[in-house]
Amino acid sequence: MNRRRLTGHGRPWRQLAVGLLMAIAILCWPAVSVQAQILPATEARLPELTVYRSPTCRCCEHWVDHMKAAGFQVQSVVTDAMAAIKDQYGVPADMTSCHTAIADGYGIEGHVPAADVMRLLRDRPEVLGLAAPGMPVGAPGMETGDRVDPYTVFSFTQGGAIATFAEHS
Ligand SMILES: [Cu+2]
Repeated sequence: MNRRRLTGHGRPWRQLAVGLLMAIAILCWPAVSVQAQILPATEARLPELTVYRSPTCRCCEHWVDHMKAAGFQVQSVVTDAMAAIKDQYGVPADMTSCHTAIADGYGIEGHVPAADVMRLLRDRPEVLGLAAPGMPVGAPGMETGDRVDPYTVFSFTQGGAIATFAEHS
Protein backbone atom coordinates (compact mmCIF):
# COMPACT_ATOMS: atom_id res chain seq x y z
CA MET A 1 0.00 0.00 0.00
CA ASN A 2 2.72 2.36 1.05
CA ARG A 3 4.94 1.26 -1.78
CA ARG A 4 2.25 1.77 -4.41
CA ARG A 5 1.61 5.29 -3.19
CA LEU A 6 5.31 6.10 -3.33
CA THR A 7 5.54 4.80 -6.90
CA GLY A 8 2.49 6.83 -7.84
CA HIS A 9 4.08 9.96 -6.40
CA GLY A 10 7.45 9.24 -7.98
CA ARG A 11 6.19 8.92 -11.55
CA PRO A 12 5.52 12.63 -12.38
CA TRP A 13 9.06 13.49 -11.28
CA ARG A 14 10.49 10.79 -13.46
CA GLN A 15 8.47 11.98 -16.43
CA LEU A 16 9.66 15.53 -15.79
CA ALA A 17 13.26 14.38 -15.61
CA VAL A 18 12.95 12.40 -18.86
CA GLY A 19 11.24 15.39 -20.49
CA LEU A 20 14.02 17.72 -19.37
CA LEU A 21 16.71 15.37 -20.68
CA MET A 22 14.93 15.15 -24.04
CA ALA A 23 14.58 18.92 -24.21
CA ILE A 24 18.29 19.35 -23.49
CA ALA A 25 19.16 16.74 -26.12
CA ILE A 26 16.94 18.43 -28.73
CA LEU A 27 18.25 21.91 -27.91
CA CYS A 28 21.88 20.83 -27.95
CA TRP A 29 21.75 18.68 -31.08
CA PRO A 30 21.79 21.52 -33.65
CA ALA A 31 24.56 23.28 -31.73
CA VAL A 32 26.72 20.16 -31.83
CA SER A 33 26.19 19.52 -35.54
CA VAL A 34 26.73 23.18 -36.48
CA GLN A 35 30.00 23.15 -34.57
CA ALA A 36 31.13 20.06 -36.46
CA GLN A 37 30.46 21.86 -39.76
CA ILE A 38 32.35 24.98 -38.67
CA LEU A 39 35.54 23.00 -37.89
CA PRO A 40 37.90 23.54 -40.83
CA ALA A 41 38.19 20.52 -43.09
CA THR A 42 41.97 20.65 -42.78
CA GLU A 43 41.92 20.15 -39.02
CA ALA A 44 39.18 17.56 -39.10
CA ARG A 45 40.41 15.33 -41.93
CA LEU A 46 44.08 15.69 -42.83
CA PRO A 47 46.12 12.74 -41.59
CA GLU A 48 49.62 13.07 -40.26
CA LEU A 49 52.31 13.08 -42.92
CA THR A 50 55.56 11.20 -42.31
CA VAL A 51 58.36 12.55 -44.47
CA TYR A 52 61.56 10.57 -45.02
CA ARG A 53 64.48 12.67 -46.21
CA SER A 54 68.25 12.63 -46.26
CA PRO A 55 70.12 14.87 -43.78
CA THR A 56 71.40 17.22 -46.51
CA CYS A 57 68.13 17.82 -48.39
CA ARG A 58 67.18 21.52 -48.17
CA CYS A 59 64.37 21.45 -50.76
CA CYS A 60 62.78 18.61 -48.74
CA GLU A 61 62.52 20.99 -45.78
CA HIS A 62 60.93 23.63 -48.01
CA TRP A 63 58.36 21.08 -49.19
CA VAL A 64 57.63 20.19 -45.53
CA ASP A 65 56.97 23.91 -44.89
CA HIS A 66 54.58 23.94 -47.86
CA MET A 67 52.65 20.94 -46.49
CA LYS A 68 52.51 22.45 -42.98
CA ALA A 69 51.18 25.72 -44.41
CA ALA A 70 48.44 23.68 -46.11
CA GLY A 71 47.42 22.24 -42.73
CA PHE A 72 49.24 18.91 -42.59
CA GLN A 73 50.84 17.69 -39.38
CA VAL A 74 54.30 16.62 -40.49
CA GLN A 75 56.68 14.21 -38.85
CA SER A 76 60.15 14.33 -40.41
CA VAL A 77 62.37 11.27 -40.39
CA VAL A 78 65.97 12.00 -41.36
CA THR A 79 67.61 8.91 -42.85
CA ASP A 80 70.36 7.86 -45.25
CA ALA A 81 68.37 4.81 -46.37
CA MET A 82 66.22 6.65 -48.93
CA ALA A 83 66.52 3.96 -51.63
CA ALA A 84 65.20 1.32 -49.21
CA ILE A 85 62.26 3.57 -48.22
CA LYS A 86 61.29 4.15 -51.87
CA ASP A 87 61.52 0.42 -52.48
CA GLN A 88 59.37 -0.33 -49.45
CA TYR A 89 56.57 1.96 -50.65
CA GLY A 90 56.70 0.77 -54.26
CA VAL A 91 57.92 3.98 -55.88
CA PRO A 92 58.87 3.07 -59.49
CA ALA A 93 62.56 3.59 -60.27
CA ASP A 94 61.87 6.22 -62.96
CA MET A 95 59.50 8.18 -60.67
CA THR A 96 61.92 8.91 -57.86
CA SER A 97 62.74 12.31 -56.39
CA CYS A 98 64.33 13.50 -53.15
CA HIS A 99 61.96 12.87 -50.23
CA THR A 100 59.33 10.16 -49.77
CA ALA A 101 56.26 10.89 -47.63
CA ILE A 102 53.50 8.65 -46.33
CA ALA A 103 49.97 10.00 -45.92
CA ASP A 104 47.28 7.62 -44.73
CA GLY A 105 49.02 4.66 -46.37
CA TYR A 106 49.72 6.43 -49.69
CA GLY A 107 53.27 7.15 -50.81
CA ILE A 108 54.00 10.73 -51.88
CA GLU A 109 57.25 10.97 -53.84
CA GLY A 110 58.92 14.34 -54.35
CA HIS A 111 57.54 17.85 -54.68
CA VAL A 112 53.84 16.99 -55.09
CA PRO A 113 51.61 20.04 -54.33
CA ALA A 114 49.48 19.80 -51.17
CA ALA A 115 46.33 20.26 -53.27
CA ASP A 116 47.12 17.04 -55.18
CA VAL A 117 47.68 15.14 -51.93
CA MET A 118 44.35 16.46 -50.61
CA ARG A 119 42.55 15.31 -53.77
CA LEU A 120 44.21 11.88 -53.45
CA LEU A 121 43.04 11.57 -49.84
CA ARG A 122 39.54 12.72 -50.72
CA ASP A 123 39.03 10.52 -53.81
CA ARG A 124 41.07 7.56 -52.51
CA PRO A 125 41.88 5.93 -55.87
CA GLU A 126 43.28 2.39 -56.00
CA VAL A 127 46.91 3.45 -56.34
CA LEU A 128 50.02 3.14 -54.20
CA GLY A 129 50.69 6.85 -54.36
CA LEU A 130 51.71 9.97 -56.27
CA ALA A 131 55.06 11.08 -57.65
CA ALA A 132 56.55 14.27 -59.03
CA PRO A 133 59.69 12.74 -60.57
CA GLY A 134 62.97 14.61 -60.42
CA MET A 135 63.17 18.12 -59.04
CA PRO A 136 60.91 20.37 -61.13
CA VAL A 137 61.80 24.04 -60.72
CA GLY A 138 58.78 25.99 -59.48
CA ALA A 139 57.13 23.02 -57.76
CA PRO A 140 56.34 23.54 -54.03
CA GLY A 141 59.68 23.63 -52.20
CA MET A 142 61.58 24.10 -55.51
CA GLU A 143 60.85 27.80 -56.03
CA THR A 144 63.63 29.71 -57.79
CA GLY A 145 62.52 33.26 -58.48
CA ASP A 146 59.61 33.34 -60.91
CA ARG A 147 60.73 30.36 -62.96
CA VAL A 148 58.18 27.56 -63.20
CA ASP A 149 58.95 24.56 -65.39
CA PRO A 150 55.88 22.55 -66.41
CA TYR A 151 55.72 19.22 -64.60
CA THR A 152 53.39 16.28 -64.19
CA VAL A 153 52.27 14.52 -61.03
CA PHE A 154 51.79 10.81 -61.74
CA SER A 155 49.95 8.11 -59.85
CA PHE A 156 51.52 4.66 -59.59
CA THR A 157 50.06 1.28 -58.69
CA GLN A 158 51.39 -1.95 -57.24
CA GLY A 159 51.14 -3.53 -60.71
CA GLY A 160 53.39 -0.83 -62.19
CA ALA A 161 50.64 1.19 -63.93
CA ILE A 162 51.51 4.87 -64.20
CA ALA A 163 48.94 7.54 -65.05
CA THR A 164 48.81 11.34 -65.14
CA PHE A 165 47.23 12.66 -61.95
CA ALA A 166 47.77 16.42 -62.48
CA GLU A 167 49.57 18.73 -64.89
CA HIS A 168 51.26 21.86 -63.51
CA SER A 169 52.71 24.78 -65.40
CU1 LIG B 1 63.64 18.18 -53.59
